[in-house]
Amino acid sequence: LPEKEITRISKFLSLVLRHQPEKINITLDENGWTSVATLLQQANKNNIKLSPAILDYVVANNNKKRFTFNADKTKIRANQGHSIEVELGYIPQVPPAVLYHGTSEGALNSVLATGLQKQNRHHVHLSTDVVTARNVGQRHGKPVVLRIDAQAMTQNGYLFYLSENQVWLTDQVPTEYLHVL
Ligand code: HQG
Repeated sequence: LPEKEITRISKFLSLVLRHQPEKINITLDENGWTSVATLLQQANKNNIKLSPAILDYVVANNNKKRFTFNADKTKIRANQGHSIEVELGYIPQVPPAVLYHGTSEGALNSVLATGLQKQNRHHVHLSTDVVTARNVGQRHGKPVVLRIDAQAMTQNGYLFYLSENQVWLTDQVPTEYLHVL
């Protein structure tokens, strides 16, 4: 499958598995899972050509491993990034001492005034490296990378979670733990 087509299908899956399942008339259970059979059926009804083989391929080759099948492959869900209410069952984990977040120049003043907030998602998303953070920030404008003192946050009782696809998540990052790179 060409990279462009993988991206197009990934974006479609992100939309319906994280944000708007109602767009194609599917529902997610409380843990974010939906039936693969129904997803395939409804996608095709909505002119997104999806076969079991194509779905397998996209799940395996998606550049961020955004989606996971359950054990018998009858269900699928997004690993992170939801805006609708789902319980993914994350267990708190000790993060690396330092994490990074990419934001945009336009948001910087607000971020430095009120800290990182989760906005429409369930968590603030953080990465272990500067390059990833810069790419994430780039999506919103001229990127600015912030260093997060995750060790100090942990010492002060803030909890961190690691998504299936290795994105670090937390509820918020107060300003005292943020440093512009
Ligand atoms: C900013 C993608 C003003 C925050 C990426 C960000 C990531 C504030 C934006 C994942 C703020 C939210 C998440 C404050 C935070 N004032 N702006 N107080 N606090 N912001 O898209 O982190 O491709 O919800 O800096 O790779 O950009 O979807 O979060 O710019 O991992 O898998 O508000 O989404 O992954 O934007 O991206 P987003 P994000 P996927």
